[in-house]
Amino acid sequence: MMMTETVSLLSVPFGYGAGRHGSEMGPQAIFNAGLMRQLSELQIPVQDEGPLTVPQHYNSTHPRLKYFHEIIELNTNLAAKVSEIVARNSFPLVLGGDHSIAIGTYAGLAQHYKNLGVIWFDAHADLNTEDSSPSGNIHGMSLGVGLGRGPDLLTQIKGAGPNLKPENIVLIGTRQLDAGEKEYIRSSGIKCFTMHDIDRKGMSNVMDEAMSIVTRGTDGVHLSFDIDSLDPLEAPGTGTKIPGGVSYREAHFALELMYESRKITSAEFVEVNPSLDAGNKTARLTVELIASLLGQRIL
Ligand code: 5AB
Ligand code: MN
Ligand code: MN
Ligand code: MN
Repeated sequence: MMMTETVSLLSVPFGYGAGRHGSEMGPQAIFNAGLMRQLSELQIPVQDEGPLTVPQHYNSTHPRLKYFHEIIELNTNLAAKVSEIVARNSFPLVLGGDHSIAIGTYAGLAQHYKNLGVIWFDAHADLNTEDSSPSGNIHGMSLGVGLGRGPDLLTQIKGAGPNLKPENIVLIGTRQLDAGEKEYIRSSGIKCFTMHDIDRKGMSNVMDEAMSIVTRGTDGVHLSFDIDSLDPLEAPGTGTKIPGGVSYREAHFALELMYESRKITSAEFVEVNPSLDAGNKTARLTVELIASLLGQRIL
């Protein structure tokens, strides 16, 4: 599967799904950190799709879901764009933005993949519903929406959901779960590799198991990479920092293994917030992680 001919870079400067301001500046920070230079060193054909048009804040009111209507509009546009990129046989590389944009990414992918595998690299599971969410921030619900948990207006972007199946999903790097999320993970059987599992088994074994789950009976594999999966000491530029995360080395290694598998068919990197960063450290690290996924090697 991977690599298709061209990588299509799609910037999504949108941050209303997060509890704080700043992740809408993520794509620009990642470009400023030298993304295009890095990709040209890899000699990968890149198509810059430019920034997606994002809705203005029009004071949408929902009793529990913050920026509900803006998020529907954004993800409807994003889904159409992602679907168009796949139709061209290009590899969609989506740059967030907060993690609510995953909703549009997999809604677009679901137009082409009927059994999509998903690797959700994140400190969190993003499986809340409007009832279980402690915050009302939709970036904490975006994987749940893919599984059909949530209001129809979100779960049915681009047609009837659900777009994802629990048996095709793996969570990696998990270390903060709300009560409703724990319950759902247990009952749905989603495979969850917590930090405990990574410590016990090592990233190499975790990735072997993870890849075998997401490739079993699937027709594509999407990587959704939340930068808060990394330890905040290494990736401070993100809004929802949880200590005790994946190291820079482990993350690189995991992405190198994904490249070696040649199974990844799309990816997104989200939750870089330059207003919280130390210089542009987290965006630079994101560029390096993207390069590892796309085949960069030391020798
Ligand atoms: B992120 C929390 N579970 O729902 C919630 O960064 C945090 O996309 C969600 O993973 C974090 O508000 C969402 C407490
Ligand atoms: Mn997330
Ligand atoms: Mn997260
Ligand atoms: Mn976050």
